[in-house]
Amino acid sequence: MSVIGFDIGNENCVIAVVKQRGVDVLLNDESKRETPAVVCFGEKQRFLGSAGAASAVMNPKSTIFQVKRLIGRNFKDPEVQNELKLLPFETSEGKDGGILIHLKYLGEARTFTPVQIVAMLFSNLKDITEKNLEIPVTDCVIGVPSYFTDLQRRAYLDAATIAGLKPLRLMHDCAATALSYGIYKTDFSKTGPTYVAFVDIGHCDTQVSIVSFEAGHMRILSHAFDSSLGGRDFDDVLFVYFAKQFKELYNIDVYSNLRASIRLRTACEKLKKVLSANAEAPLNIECLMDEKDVKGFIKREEFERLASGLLERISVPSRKAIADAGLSVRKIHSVELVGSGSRIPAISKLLSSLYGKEPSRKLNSSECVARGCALQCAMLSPVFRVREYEVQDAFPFSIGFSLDGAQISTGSNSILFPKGQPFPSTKVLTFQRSNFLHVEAFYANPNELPAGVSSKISSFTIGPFQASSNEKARIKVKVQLNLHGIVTVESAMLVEDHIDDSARRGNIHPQMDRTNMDSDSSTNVANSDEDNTAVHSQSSDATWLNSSGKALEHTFSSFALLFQQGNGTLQDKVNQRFEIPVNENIYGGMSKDELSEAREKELHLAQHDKAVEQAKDQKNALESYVYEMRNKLFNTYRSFASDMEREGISRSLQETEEWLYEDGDDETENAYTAKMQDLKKLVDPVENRYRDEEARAQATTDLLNS
Ligand code: ATP
Ligand code: K
Ligand code: MG
Repeated sequence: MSVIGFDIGNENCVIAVVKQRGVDVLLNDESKRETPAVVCFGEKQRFLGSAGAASAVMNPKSTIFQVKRLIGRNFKDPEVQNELKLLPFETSEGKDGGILIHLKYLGEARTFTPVQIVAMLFSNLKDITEKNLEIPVTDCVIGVPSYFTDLQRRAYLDAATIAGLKPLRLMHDCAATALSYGIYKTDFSKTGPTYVAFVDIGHCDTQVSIVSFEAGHMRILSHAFDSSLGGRDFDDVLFVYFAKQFKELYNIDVYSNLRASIRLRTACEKLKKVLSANAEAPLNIECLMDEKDVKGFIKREEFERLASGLLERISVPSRKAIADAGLSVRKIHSVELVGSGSRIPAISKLLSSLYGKEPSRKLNSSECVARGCALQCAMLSPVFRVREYEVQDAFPFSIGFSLDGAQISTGSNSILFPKGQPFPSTKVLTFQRSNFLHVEAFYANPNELPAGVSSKISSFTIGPFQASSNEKARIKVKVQLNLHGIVTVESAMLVEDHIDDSARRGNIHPQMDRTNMDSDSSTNVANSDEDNTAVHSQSSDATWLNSSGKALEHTFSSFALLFQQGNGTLQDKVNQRFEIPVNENIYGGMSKDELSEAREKELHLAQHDKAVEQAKDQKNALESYVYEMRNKLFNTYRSFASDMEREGISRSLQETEEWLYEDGDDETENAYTAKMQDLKKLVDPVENRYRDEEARAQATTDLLNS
């Protein structure tokens, strides 16, 4: 079974695999460790990954990239609109409010969602992995940014599913990096935790995590991010600079020409990389526009001055992460800088002065996410043994719940999973209702979210149900923030409870008292203070279990205990539990049917690509055969064919060659195979005579030598 980690970045993808000796990064078809996150729809087939990047210039309008920015987002989101303006392909709003990508493929107008495109990237990575390992690949762990919303996380899972993968976990990029850093390290202080800051600057984003390491385990203390600050923003600064300069110098407006602006952007990215190692760099593009060659030049200082606005933003997420971790900068033992976007020297300099120490680049900065994911996959996989190591991640957003439109109060505030919550985590909500209930999950603090992101997550309709007595039924709803950072209602139970409160309270184990709905225990129990009743008063029929309108929540562990004990001491007190149906409504995303339809489509597209590839191979084989036989016919086989045979074969070879250039230029695999067989029928008898003679000669030689 496979133990794989995938990092699908906005620009580059990396595949890591755990082997007996450690973690390896796999090479793609071009023997590269990074695969471009590009899908190009060519005239006859798709080109994925490296092949996609190679075909991009030929098909600018049907080359799809930067999909990590688009997946799971709303078309109308102003940030998304800004993104789309810079992308050469056509888009519109999908019926779920998401993005639809329009392009022409195989002579037809087609649409694809970002999920489908990411699925294609996954398919390509899966292919590369299977070719490398020579086994089928399904189980994997996938890196995601910590700022991904519920919908984006679901979208990544859907994409992986469409590609035929089974993700065991979506793992926060920085958590994966921290794991690949911590698991092998043995020199942590024995006297207390070691705090390390991880700063990942990629193509489109910046992420920071503060992690606490101790022997045998790591704990994420905080995640912070700037979801739109990455390498590409630095390219843009150069792009704007040169676009203006070229307008003045050459009177060309690159904004008006798609091809020219793509070429200038590519040149600016190259220039930026040169500036990371040199104090100045030239920019030359031949025939950029209007048949004009352009020349430019920039010094590193000038670039840094132009990028000063971006550079100012670089330390913001670090400051937030340190503050959220509740640490002072001095407590941070080291700073690990990863992600290729961080290779700009000014970035290191800035972080040095913020942290008071030089950031280190000990980790392989472009591979650590994939490597960490592969390690996590090994830890989750039942077939692989890894050293005992505990990974505790924290969730970056506060999550609240509401009942019939009113927020459920679970303490001094209305947050069910507070920011920083270790996850996976399960909590149980208890309600008293008569036939069904409607709960809704939402991000409780919009300030924590990336700009433009909706605070809606999903809603759940629970029921219908019917209590046996006339009274309202007691409903326990188990809510989970799962391993992927997705909110789900795991189950809902109707609890029929036939004993009176006083008897019950007396018999319950103290630890279980918290799980007792009538308990006044303060731990995890909803606040029933008068000042908090506004929330409840709006939902007078949504009475909590006790009459004053209390909502209670507690952790799964204590709830599980109640179940366990229910077989013993509680058997006759807590009576029956009935599972009730839960209907999940996600705002956006794919239904089960849509998912399987997309899977079918992807299989189809992949089959088509494969057929095209195989036809190409067979065509090449036929071509080679024609040349080889023509050559042999007049050399090695010459004396084994009659004049008539030679003439006939020659003619057929000639005809086949002509066919290959004309009608047979673009045929199916079968057509090439059939032609090959026709030729073989003529050539084989000659070839056999030759072989027989060879064998005879060999036998004679052997006899003489024996
Ligand atoms: P993301 O993590 O944002 O989804 P990604 O993982 O694909 O994206 P990386 O591969 O980490 O991104 O980084 C790509 C960025 O790094 C690009 O913007 C690229 O221009 C930039 N980059 C690569 N090498 C250098 C360099 N030597 N100097 C400056 N920038 C560089
Ligand atoms: K990457
Ligand atoms: Mg990355």
